[in-house]
Amino acid sequence: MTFRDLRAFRSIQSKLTGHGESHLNPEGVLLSNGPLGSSLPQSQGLAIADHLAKNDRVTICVLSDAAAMEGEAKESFSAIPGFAAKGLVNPYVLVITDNDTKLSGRITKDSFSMQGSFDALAPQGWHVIKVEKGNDLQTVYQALEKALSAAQADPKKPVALWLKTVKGFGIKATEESSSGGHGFPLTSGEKITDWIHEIYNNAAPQEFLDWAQELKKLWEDSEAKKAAKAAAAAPATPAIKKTKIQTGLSKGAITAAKEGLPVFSVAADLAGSTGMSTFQKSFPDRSLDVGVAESNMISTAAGLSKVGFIPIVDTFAQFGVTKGNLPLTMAALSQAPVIAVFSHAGFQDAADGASHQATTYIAASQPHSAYCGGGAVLCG
Ligand SMILES: Cc1ncc(C[n+]2csc(CCOP(=O)(O)OP(=O)(O)O)c2C)c(N)n1
Repeated sequence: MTFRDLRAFRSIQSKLTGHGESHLNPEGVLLSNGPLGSSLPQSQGLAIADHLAKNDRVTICVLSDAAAMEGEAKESFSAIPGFAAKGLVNPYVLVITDNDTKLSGRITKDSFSMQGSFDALAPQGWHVIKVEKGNDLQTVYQALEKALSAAQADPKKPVALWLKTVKGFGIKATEESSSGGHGFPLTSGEKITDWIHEIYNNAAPQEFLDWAQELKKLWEDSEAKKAAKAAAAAPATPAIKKTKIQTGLSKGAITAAKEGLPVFSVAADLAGSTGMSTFQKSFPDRSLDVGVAESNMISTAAGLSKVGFIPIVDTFAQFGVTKGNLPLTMAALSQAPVIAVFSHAGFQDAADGASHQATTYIAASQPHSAYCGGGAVLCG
């Protein structure tokens, strides 16, 4: 990896596709993730294995607050200190980044507060070190050293380093944005130079500025090409008017709700990408965002269905058919029809890397469409 490689960040051309990058640092990063929540139980296994193999090292896992919304993360909140107390786990440090931000907005506002889950770490057996200024590198460095020493001194007590952070720190626009500027692609280089000036208070290293300037130039060239192409092209009159499934889905749900049908949307932080956010904005009283918790979303919908609502759940196909598969089966067995809209099927989410490519979605969703009796799984 070089400094210049960062340019292609979050694209199919890059080694840095945005998720799952343990191959880049095989000496130190043994497991990495994309689907939120799984890194914690994976690191639980790693620390147990290190203990069994008598490896002299500390396991460090970094977990975001939205990833902590997943059930499998909460399982490990209990399991790690529980097994550690029995002397079965190597020294363990969990680093939590708590910025109250998920993908589609603020966690507390859209869903519910996660503070109770973190407050419950200490009673479950964690040695909790809380850092209020989680964007202050010096403070965090010292707190991490303290955490490592504590974990090594007493492996029976895993350490949770709870960092209160601000997403998009250093740039006013991203700090204020409710998504914190999540995944801002470097190919959209319009603002890069200004942002670097802002971060460094107009004293950025020249090498960094040159790098940003090149990115901006690439962006300007590509915008100019697009404009020239648009100006040259004859106005097209398509034979068939095409609509994205994302737009059609919300439109259909809105029409159904206006006609009096008890449609209810249960989302898991991806409504902006699946299209359901349009419905959620039009019918806030008929909408919930359960946070990053796909199993919970589908099972909640099953409950709604039994009371006569028409629940629509939505997420990316990869998460729907993996984390949501057993809940879909259980909904079907209780004859609780759920409309499941799983977008970004197959290879469509190529840029997010292999962990986001739903290559098994047909096999995984077919049985549900068949025996749901009125329910359906749509993949688009
Ligand atoms: C299982 C799963 N569901 C949904 C997503 C899509 N997704 C990517 S990032 C994100 C939330 C971002 O918030 P957080 O994890 O707290 O990160 P931070 O705010 O610190 O950037 C979501 C829902 C995912 N990667 N995995």
